[in-house]
Amino acid sequence: MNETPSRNMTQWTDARKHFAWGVLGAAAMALFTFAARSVASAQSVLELAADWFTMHLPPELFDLLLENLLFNAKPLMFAGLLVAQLLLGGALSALYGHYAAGYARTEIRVWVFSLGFGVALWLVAMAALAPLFGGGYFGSSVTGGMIGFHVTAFGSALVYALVIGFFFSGEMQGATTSAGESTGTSDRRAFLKKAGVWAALVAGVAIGLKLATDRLGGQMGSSGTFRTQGVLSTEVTPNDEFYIVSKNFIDPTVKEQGWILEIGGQVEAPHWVNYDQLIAMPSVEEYVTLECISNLVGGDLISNAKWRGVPLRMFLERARLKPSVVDIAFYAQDGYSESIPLEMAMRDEVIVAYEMNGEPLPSKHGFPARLIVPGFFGLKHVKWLTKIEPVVHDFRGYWQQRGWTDVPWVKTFSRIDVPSHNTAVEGGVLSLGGVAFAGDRGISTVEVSLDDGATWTTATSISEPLSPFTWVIWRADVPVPGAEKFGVRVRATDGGGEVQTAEVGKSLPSGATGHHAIRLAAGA
Ligand SMILES: Nc1nc2c(c(=O)[nH]1)N[C@H]1C(S)=C(S)[C@@H](COP(=O)(O)O)O[C@H]1N2
Ligand SMILES: [Mo]
Repeated sequence: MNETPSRNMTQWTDARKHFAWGVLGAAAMALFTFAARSVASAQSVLELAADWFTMHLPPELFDLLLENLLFNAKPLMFAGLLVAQLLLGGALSALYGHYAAGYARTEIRVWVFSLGFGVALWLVAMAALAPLFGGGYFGSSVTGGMIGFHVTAFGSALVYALVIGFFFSGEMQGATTSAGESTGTSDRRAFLKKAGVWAALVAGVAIGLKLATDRLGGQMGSSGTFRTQGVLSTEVTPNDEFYIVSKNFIDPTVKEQGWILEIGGQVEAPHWVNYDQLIAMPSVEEYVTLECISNLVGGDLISNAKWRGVPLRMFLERARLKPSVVDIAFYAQDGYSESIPLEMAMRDEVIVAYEMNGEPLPSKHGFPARLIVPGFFGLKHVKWLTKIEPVVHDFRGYWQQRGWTDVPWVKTFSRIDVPSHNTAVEGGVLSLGGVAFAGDRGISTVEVSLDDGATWTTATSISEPLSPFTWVIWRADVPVPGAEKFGVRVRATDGGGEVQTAEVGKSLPSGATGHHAIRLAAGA
């Protein structure tokens, strides 16, 4: 009678213990995935899950997350998926302990069972999870290398199985020892061994997470890290200060050796070029400002560089488009894809760029080659290009599938760089300065207001744009108003005479609107 509750008790303690082992197994698995991912530039099932997740999240919710957490959204989603993986690992191990471990009565059998369990997990991941998350049956439609994907997937299942196998076999040994007489020394030794393993695992996880966050942090940055606050922007942004945005937790590292750019699809003459052939083609050099469509009013996701590349039109002419082509689609090493309308693709200034400010494209900015589409927001400037594909239908790209517009003309933007928000100004003259941008429309006027937009004064100077597709640097020297505290605003007028709207609009689906405003205090 009284055997039942105590049996339940032991089962409960066992289940908790098995759960903890599974969590450790899943943590080791995550570390392995991360290590493999850093070496082989391939996607993991976790990343497929992340892509799937952002795809199925309602765009409004995704946008809310983006706007409120901004760049923290990516690490947060990563952390969320990691926690889900740890919980799942724990639950599976608890189930395994409950149903299967009882059959394993020798150490060999424990290992055979555990490894079999790992293989079963791998099969489930390949035959069910990968297709569910859009990676295809056994990863058949994964981008960025099949070998890497499979090594990562199989290896991580194996790591999980090895870790729980280690614990379950340890438990069995423990059971055999305690069946005999338990001496103080063997207890202590068992305890030390256990403590050692736990310490090693905890240290491993901590080091791994540290490395992971350093690496991820480096590539994602956050609002404000791309630009030194309180300093006027330079016309050309140095490469290591240029803003970086990508959908990836870990960006691909593409080597020039073995890379090709394919031109296929609705064309008469499909062909491809390798890196050497690309840079041997006739090229042009142009200054183009890039801005992310999720840049906030006054935000830092905007920079300017000089790009060298081959006009896209050369590839299209060489490939001879079929008459019914409407969109040109682009594919990238990280599984990203986007398209631009044919008329846009035929413009002289649309290039396949391989140099940025006179250097080979840095890896984070799309080495070996990326698209530059002056006039459109950054999302169309596909990095790590692998394929150009003319299509006869309206192609739905990565961000369009997630609710963003397909024809992202940049909105007129202006920003106050100096002085910083919430600072005190000394003396009688206030020197304001910043940037203004309107894509291929250019900037005709910049105005500032010292009374929260009631009255406006024209900027003292606007720099000559480096090309028809860049931002300008504006300056305004104005008398400091009498008020102790005052609100400063800026607005630009584009080349077509349209004044930047004051209406505050969110970035989803076609870019944020409103005036950048700061508050200043009049000093002594
Ligand atoms: N392959 C690929 N290209 C991409 C992206 C991406 O995630 N993958 N992100 C796009 C977005 S949203 C922007 S704003 C720009 C940013 O380019 P940058 O990092 O060189 O500034 O790249 C675009 N090209
Ligand atoms: Mo973007």
